[in-house]
Amino acid sequence: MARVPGSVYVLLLCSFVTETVLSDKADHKRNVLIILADDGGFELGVYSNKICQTPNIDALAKSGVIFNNAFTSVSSCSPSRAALLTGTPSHQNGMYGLHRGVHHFNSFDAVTSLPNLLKSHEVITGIIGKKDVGPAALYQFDYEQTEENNHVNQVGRNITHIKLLTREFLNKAHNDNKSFLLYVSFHDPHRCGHTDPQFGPFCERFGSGEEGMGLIPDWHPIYYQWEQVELPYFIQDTEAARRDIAAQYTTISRLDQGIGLVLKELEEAGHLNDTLVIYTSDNGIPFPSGRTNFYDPGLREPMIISSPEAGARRNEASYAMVSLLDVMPTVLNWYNIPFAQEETNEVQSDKPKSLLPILQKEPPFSEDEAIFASQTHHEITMYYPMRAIRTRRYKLIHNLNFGMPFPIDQDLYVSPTFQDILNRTRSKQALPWYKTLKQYYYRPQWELYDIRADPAEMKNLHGKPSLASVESALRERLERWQRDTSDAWLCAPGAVLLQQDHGPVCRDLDTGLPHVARR
Ligand SMILES: [Ca+2]
Repeated sequence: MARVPGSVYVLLLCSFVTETVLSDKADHKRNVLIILADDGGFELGVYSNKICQTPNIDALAKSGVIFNNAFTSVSSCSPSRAALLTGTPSHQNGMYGLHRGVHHFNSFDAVTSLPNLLKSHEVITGIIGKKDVGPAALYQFDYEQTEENNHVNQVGRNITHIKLLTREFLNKAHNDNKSFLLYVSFHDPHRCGHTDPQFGPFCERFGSGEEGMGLIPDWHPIYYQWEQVELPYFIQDTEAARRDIAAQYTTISRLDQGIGLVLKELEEAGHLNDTLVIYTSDNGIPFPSGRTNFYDPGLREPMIISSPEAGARRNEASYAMVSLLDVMPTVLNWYNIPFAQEETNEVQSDKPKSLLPILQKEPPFSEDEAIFASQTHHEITMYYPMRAIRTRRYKLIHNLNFGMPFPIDQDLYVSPTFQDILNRTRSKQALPWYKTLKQYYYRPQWELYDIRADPAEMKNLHGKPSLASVESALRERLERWQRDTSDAWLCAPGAVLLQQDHGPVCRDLDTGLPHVARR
């Protein structure tokens, strides 16, 4: 008999919840706030880092779902942003590398972007911070405060300025009486040594109030002891690297305080209860094996999504395999706008998907879920195309340009961590790192890892007879994804791709290299 009151309670609760949702929908427009970190990683309390202080991101996580298996589709700034804003991998939207300066990459003119699509659905869009994508006509926000009309540090790191711009945008959205999408794209915690070395390796002194550094009034800098930082397995245990991480933490704490200010603006504008909030980062942290790599430190991203809807999961973790490619369909789903995609012959869906259902209920556990990645350049000189598939257990990486040393970007090159690796290697000093520089530079064509047994991706299982069927299934699925997303690198490096009436075909070049696509 004790079950009856319980059931009644549940029914009453459901009835109350339904009415709440309906009245919410009647009274409010639906809005989205995307907060993007630049090269942000897992140096966050919510992801179990006990040293780096991030109370605002941790509080956001308490109000939403914490994704433990979120991945970018490309480990590079502009390509990742283009993928986020189009729902397509870099080889499909054309953003093969960095947009700015001599790199000069742009998406194809015919691609559909999130801001342009929302414009046609009467949603007002705004971007504050680092944009780093083009062409301008393809990525047009109604309100733009970016590096194109400001110094990137002012819109990407000066959290007081970011707060005031957020206020300005929210006022504009209020006056226009429209739903809004606000994309706050911090430049923190990106490195600084290559562009503004006077502010320290992570711009951690920019606006700190020290002499000559300027002052960000809302920022309370937090400084960390290098002996106390949490050292990830892929960074060498040396004082130079630890000091580099300590500087990174100071900048992450500025990002965190900036997020606190933005969320406070949202609350004071009365939008806490009608706005979907998404926090993630474009690519892995700027350390060896991180940014520009397809190892997990380069591909895995923090992701928190907080839904204001009644019944939404709060302070819960999701273990679903999700991609930054899923952000666009998620946002469109939130506004109830269809996400148009070309039909494919796939048996199972490897296409981007809305994550909104996960905010209500954890999907059934599946070993079969996969994410895909595609990288071609970072800087213009860094031609190192890679394609990858990662399931929960396995990762297969195809290094198309495997004969060449893995390229090092300017920003990483000048970093204290990389200089330390270089100097110790040159002078034959002890290097307490999990790889040698030579291993890091020279990678085989295929890398297969059992992530569950070998999370640091140390033991390449490519060609192992006992995994032959696993490897061939991963290769076939990766190839299918490449075909479905019109990958011009489908046949590389062993064959040339020809477009024929019935689709692309690969013609062998007799290089001696086996190629993936045999059709
Ligand atoms: Ca980045």
